[in-house]
Amino acid sequence: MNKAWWKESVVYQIYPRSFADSNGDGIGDLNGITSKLDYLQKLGVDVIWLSPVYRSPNADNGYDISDYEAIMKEFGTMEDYDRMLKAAHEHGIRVVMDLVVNHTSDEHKWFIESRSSRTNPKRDYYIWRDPVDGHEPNNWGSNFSGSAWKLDEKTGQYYLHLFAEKQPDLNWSNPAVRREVFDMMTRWCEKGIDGFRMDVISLISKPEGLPDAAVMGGGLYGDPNICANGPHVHEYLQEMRKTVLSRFDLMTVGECAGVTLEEAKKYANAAGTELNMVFQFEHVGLDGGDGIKWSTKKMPLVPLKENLSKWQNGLDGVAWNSLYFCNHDQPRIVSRLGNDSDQYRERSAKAIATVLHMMQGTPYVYQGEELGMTNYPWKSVDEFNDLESINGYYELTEKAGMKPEELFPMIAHKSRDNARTPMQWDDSDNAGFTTGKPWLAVNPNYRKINAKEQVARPDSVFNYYRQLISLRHSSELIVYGHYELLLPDDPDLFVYRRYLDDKELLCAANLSEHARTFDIPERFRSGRVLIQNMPEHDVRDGQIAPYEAYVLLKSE
Ligand code: TEU
Ligand code: CA
Repeated sequence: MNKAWWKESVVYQIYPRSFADSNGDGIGDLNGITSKLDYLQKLGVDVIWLSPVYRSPNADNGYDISDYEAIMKEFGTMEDYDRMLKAAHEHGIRVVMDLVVNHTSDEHKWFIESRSSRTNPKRDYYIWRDPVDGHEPNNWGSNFSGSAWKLDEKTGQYYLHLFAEKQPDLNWSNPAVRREVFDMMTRWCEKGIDGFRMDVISLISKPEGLPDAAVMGGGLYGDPNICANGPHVHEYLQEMRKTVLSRFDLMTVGECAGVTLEEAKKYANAAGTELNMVFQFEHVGLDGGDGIKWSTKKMPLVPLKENLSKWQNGLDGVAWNSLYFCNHDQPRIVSRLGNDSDQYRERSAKAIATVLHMMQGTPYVYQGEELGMTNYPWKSVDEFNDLESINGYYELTEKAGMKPEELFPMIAHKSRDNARTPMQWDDSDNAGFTTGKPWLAVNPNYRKINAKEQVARPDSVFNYYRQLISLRHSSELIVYGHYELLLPDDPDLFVYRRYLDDKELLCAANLSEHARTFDIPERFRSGRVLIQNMPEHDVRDGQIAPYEAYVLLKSE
């Protein structure tokens, strides 16, 4: 097994807008991140991944970049950035940047030039098409509702935007675009960053001829994920690797909407010709609605075990896996898969963390996940900031005829804003996130759920994550061991084993509200307990309590 630091690391994702505000304007910033590096070092994470901090009009909170080499004014200056980078390295923490190059902002200078005339040299930096019979060139929908095409009156052509209108797609088939991107990446690497998370990188190569797509739920538009894993995507990534990535010691993770296991074996192949790993979306799609993302369904455990196990066994030895449940686009996992009541919130948060962190792959902790932060109690669509939620609500009620009283609870449960409420640092006003008015409401449960209280309490979710991360750092079995799911059809218990040479561990969790019996296989009965979320309980008594989790080593 070829070892690597990025295989042995635990990554912490920071959504800078909601992490820590240092200047009282209600918006998180770079100096805020710098002030929290001691906290992150205490947690034990090895890498931080920053969601975009580049100049942006914030149509999509920084995922619409108007200048890749300037810092968003709300987040501070390049000097603040350099200070944060240096301080992170001094804390032994690497810094991975978010690379958003499937599209730019419509305020990027490239697009301003491109849209200025049909003959502008940068016209082909983007994807322009003539109207077809007076309307859009094909039936593709945007991920953020509406058509994926916007008519530009000035030149009478449509431009493609798989996301918001203010996020025009770059034309990756143009070698000049690839050159611009690779040169920008090189300059960031020369500043000393340690890697890239690549936003929707699986979408950059569009299907030849831009054919119509299968119509999505709601029945209005074709699925833009027709662009996933396009004809030249691996060619472009191999070129990126040769031109940039191979020249630096980096961690690279591709956010790959629509990726399959077979495609992931190419993106994250062990030969290292493309990326180190990918984020897949099958598991976080299991609780979706009928053809739409929105639902109030609980994540179904048996399909979840099946999917995660497929990826564990499918990539073992041929590629590397990422392990995540949370990020800035996903609702809080304790509300989605666990139980966020006072009775079970902490225990279920620890149980979920146990089953994720004991697998093979690089684990990602999203800000607040280590505290067991929960979804927000939304009351109205007017409270949302996220354009995916807002546009989705109005398109599905006003155009597709869904009833608001049916749709609203679904959007409230799955909205990306659930992950974007400010980090809960302590029990002072606004959870210590800001001394000003927070850009998005703070979850009212912050007095109960905050970092200050949990850092000080040995049995907190925070200190449980610290133990999990420390365990991974001490164990080749956990990092590199093989995986086998046990009890595949059990609707409550998530049990698997990891094994490497003569070492073996058992990971057992009851992800339900009812107590169960569970006979630990003989060879683990007298093994050492590596971690458990109910230390007062003797795990060997044949019982496993609601949301109880533990890890046992095989007896010596
Ligand atoms: O998200 C990608 C995204 O939202 C879709 O690809 C979705 O994940 C997929 O269809 C499966 O549901 C990235 C960023 O993480 C997100 O914050 C941005 O809004 C988006 O790209 C556009 O940059
Ligand atoms: Ca600020």
